[in-house]
Amino acid sequence: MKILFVQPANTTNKNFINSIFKKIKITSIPPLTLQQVAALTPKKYKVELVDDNFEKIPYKKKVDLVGITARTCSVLRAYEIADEFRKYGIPVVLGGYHVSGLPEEALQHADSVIIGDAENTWPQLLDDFEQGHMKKKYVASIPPDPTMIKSPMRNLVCDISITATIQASRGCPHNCEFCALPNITPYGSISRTRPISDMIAEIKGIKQKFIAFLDPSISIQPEYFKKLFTAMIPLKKKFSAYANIDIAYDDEFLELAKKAGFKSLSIGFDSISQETMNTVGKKINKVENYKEVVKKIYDYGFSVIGCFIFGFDTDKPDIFETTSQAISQLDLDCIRVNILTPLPGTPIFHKMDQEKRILTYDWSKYDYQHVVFQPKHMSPNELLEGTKRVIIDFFNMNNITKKILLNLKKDLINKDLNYTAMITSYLISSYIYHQNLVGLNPLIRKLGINEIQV
Ligand code: B12
Ligand code: SF4
Repeated sequence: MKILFVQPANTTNKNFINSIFKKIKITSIPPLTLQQVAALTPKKYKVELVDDNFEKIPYKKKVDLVGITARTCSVLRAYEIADEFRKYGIPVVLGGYHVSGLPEEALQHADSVIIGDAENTWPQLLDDFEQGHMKKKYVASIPPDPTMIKSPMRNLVCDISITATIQASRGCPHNCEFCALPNITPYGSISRTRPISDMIAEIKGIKQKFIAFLDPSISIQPEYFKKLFTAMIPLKKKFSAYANIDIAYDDEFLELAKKAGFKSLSIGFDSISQETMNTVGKKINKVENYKEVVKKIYDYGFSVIGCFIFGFDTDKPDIFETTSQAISQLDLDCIRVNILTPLPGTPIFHKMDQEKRILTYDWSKYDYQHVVFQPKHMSPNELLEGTKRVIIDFFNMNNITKKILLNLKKDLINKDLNYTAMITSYLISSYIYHQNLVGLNPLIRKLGINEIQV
């Protein structure tokens, strides 16, 4: 039996720079999802994976079953692909965050859906399929035992990315109202860690020097990660990860992370308003500590990418200016700025839906770069334009040049250009990320080229 997995294209990122990366088939963060599901597939089945970002979908290929993953912003493309395969009589299974949040909607385009993690349900589904009685829904009502999480089949795609990806833990106990992770499954807020021996074996098998951890946050389970870091030291790789600000309160953790090879951390500051952080459930963020947190992380030699979100109900029109000032005072190496997006299945979605504030149910716009709801204290356009201003403020030629030159100076003293190279690559990838929102502003516009959409 042959199974074809399909990664639907990210249809919103159709900008000029991304199209170049797609032509050369490079992605900065290789996905793990379908590679991990493929690894769960019993060896008696033949598996293939096609990435719609780079390849043509082989609708006429003789396969017995198609499995497609989808997050909200790519789900419409996933449905399109599913509908097409089903026209050819090939049964389709859909899974992923959006499907888990809205299974009934997904079932209009699929023969079966996987709700939540697939470690227990996918092998069961395949058994049922072979015996001719595949059910409509397979629900993971309890979290799978982390020992069942398999190393992804990285060889399924042509992998020439500079960075590889890995995941040591799933679930997050912080229950932020806007986040899909703790809210989509009944067990999403339970943090679960994989055995350290599995992690070390997996890292040893990765050819890339740079590895990005895709965990919700490495500061959730400090004692586990300290043990993992200790075991990672001899592997001599370079790592990056997402973390919360509490990472800075534990020197032993930072010291071990440094020894293990961590170079950069993406920190979810999200807002510079304490009122906002308290009302959306991210009480872990103490705004008064941000400055000290960043300094501490810098002292250990990591770079910091600060993540921010605009559009919370407590955000007033002055939030953009005050955040830009805070970003400048924090002297962040790089930023990621997003527009609040009420993802289906989250408390924020239910609330806005009930209050009739959702402006569009076109899921392709749920990419954190469109305003899809009526903000409380400003117009949708003010939210969009304010967010753009924060991005443009940061990515101005002087600021970027200053950041690169300062790091270059430090690196020349230390006779190691790694830090400068890393910061430059983060600035470039973050700039590309924001290009959809702000166009080719401001660096390329200076050269007289206007926004190019392809
Ligand atoms: C890596 C990542 C990214 C990478 C994407 C890399 C890539 N090339 O695809 C980057 C940084 C680019 C990114 C961007 C975005 N991301 Co993102 N990202 C993640 C992250 C950290 C890890 C995802 C992952 O690989 N998990 C590991 C795999 C194994 O787990 P999994 O996907 O849950 O899959 C399991 C099950 O769901 C199931 N399953 C899933 N699909 C299928 C399909 C089949 C057929 C079957 C059988 C089973 C199955 O089986 C798997 C094994 O159990 C998650 C948060 C997290 N820690 O999970 C957010 C997350 C997926 N992202 C999210 C979002 C919102 C975005 C953005 C829209 C916004 C943003 N600014 O971050 C953009 C949109 C990009 C796009 N167009 O797709 C949301 C998705 C919510 C939703 N409803 O869609 C998440 C959950 C973050 C969150 N906190 O809310 N992201
Ligand atoms: S801390 Fe991060 S991963 Fe955890 S619930 Fe909040 S936003 Fe989601």
